[in-house]
This record gives sequence, structure tokens and C-alpha cells, in this order.
Amino acid sequence: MSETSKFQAIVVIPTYNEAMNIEGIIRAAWAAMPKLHVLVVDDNSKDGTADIIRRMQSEHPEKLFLLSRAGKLGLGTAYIAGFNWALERKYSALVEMDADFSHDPKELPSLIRSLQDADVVIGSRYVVGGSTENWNFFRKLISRAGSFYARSILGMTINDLTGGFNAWTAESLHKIGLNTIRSEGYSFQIELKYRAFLAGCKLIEHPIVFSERREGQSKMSSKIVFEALLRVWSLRFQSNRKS
Ligand SMILES: Nc1nc2c(ncn2[C@@H]2O[C@H](COP(=O)(O)OP(=O)(O)OP(=O)(O)O)[C@@H](O)[C@H]2O)c(=O)[nH]1
Ligand SMILES: [Mg+2]
Repeated sequence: MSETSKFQAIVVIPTYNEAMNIEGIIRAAWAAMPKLHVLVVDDNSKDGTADIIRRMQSEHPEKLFLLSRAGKLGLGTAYIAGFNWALERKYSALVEMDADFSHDPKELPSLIRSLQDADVVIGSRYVVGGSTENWNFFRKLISRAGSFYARSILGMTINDLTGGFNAWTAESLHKIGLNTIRSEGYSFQIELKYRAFLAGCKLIEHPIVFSERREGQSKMSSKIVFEALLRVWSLRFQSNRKS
């Protein structure tokens, strides 16, 4: 499957209207790791994203897979569906990556390799060597403040809790229990990391440079940010009830 170390790796890319990016990002992933398996979870994009995947699949059926869902059901459930698909097929390293070139596929080999030293490798903008490029002041503020807010409330030492370029061992996802995750938007990224932390997984941060999306429309909304702000508190109280 993947040629990196002992892992059978797959990158899961959720898409909603990413026709302008999807072929380029997959080819860039293969330029970094030629044998890497790729699963696209598409929510019935109106711009033909899934058709592009089907065309590419005829060229590379052995390493490109498509999970088509009926409609836009949210980033969180897209990842859960994609992870479950990959866990059923016994992949041992599962990577999250956006389709819009915000995440640099050149980092894939080192994210996956770092799973030899941890259960979860977090692509982090907020450790030495990490950064954000081309973000306006407000976007930076929301992201920074969001991570700070979440880590203070949840009692975690991770600097980047909201990022979506992360690698997971299959065991860490089994320990978390994906069917109990409830977040949809940004809070999905926070919830998954928090649940890994509560499950006793070892989380490490790997520096990444995050760039603004190259093409296509932003799906970021105040609803998504608001969900995250509230969800952090309910995560905190849920864990109190368990302990
Ligand atoms: N399957 C699926 N994918 C989604 C959904 N919402 C977003 N995505 C994808 O998830 C990834 C991250 O979403 P983005 O829209 O880039 O989110 P963001 O980076 O916070 O915001 P922008 O880049 O400003 O749009 C992208 O590949 C999207 O196409 C969804 O409801 N379903
Ligand atoms: Mg984006």
C-alpha cells in the first residue's frame, strides 16, 4: 500500500465542490508518495468533483477510492464514514487532508513516518517551524484564539487543536470509538484530539505551513465557529461525567 515504513497508509480527503482542486491535490500526494492510497469522501458535489475521481479511477483503480454520499452532511461525518471505510479494510495509518491545497502533500511522508513514535501526529501551525500563509487578521485570530480557548478549557497541552492535517494509527481510532463522535464542523477536529487524549493516546505535533485555499469557495461559516465554541464546553462536561 504505502511505501513508508511499516504502515499501510491511506489519506482521506473530504470534498464538497472541489473540482478545481481535487485532481491536482491527488497528483501532488502521489508525487510525494507514489503508492499512497487515497479515499475521497464526496457529498454529491454539484461541480463534478466525483466525475473527476471516477475518471482518475479508471487510470489508477488500485490506489484511488471514492465514497459518495447523498448530500452535504458535514466534514465530521464525512471523516467518520471515510475512517470506518478504511478501518474495515485494515489500513494501519489514516491521514486527514483538505482538498484545497491548504495542506502541503509533501508533508505526508513525514506525518506518516512520525506515527512510529506516537498514536496521533498533529500537523501543527503553532509549534516552531509551523505557520499560516495568506490568512487575514481575523482568520488568524479565530484560529489562534480557538485553539487557546479549547486547550484552556480541555486541559490539553497541544498548541493546534483545530487543524485538519493529522495522522492516526488504526488503534487510536479504535480506542476513541468513532461512532460516539458527535461534532460536525471545526469542533470535529477538536473532539477527535480530545477523545484521543482522554483515551490515553500519545499525541505529538509536527510543524506544518498552512496556506489559504487555492481555488473554490470557502465553506467556513459563523455557524461552524459557533458550534465549536459551545461544543468545547459540552466535551468538557461529558468527560467530567465519565470520570
Ligand atoms: N464531504 C464533505 N466535505 C466537506 C464538507 N465541508 C467541507 N468539506 C471539505 O473539507 C475540506 C475542508 O473544508 P474547507 O471548506 O476547506 O474548510 P476551511 O479550510 O475551514 O475553510 P475554507 O478553506 O475557507 O473553505 C475541504 O476539502 C472541503 O471540500 C462536507 O460537508 N462534506
Ligand atoms: Mg480550506
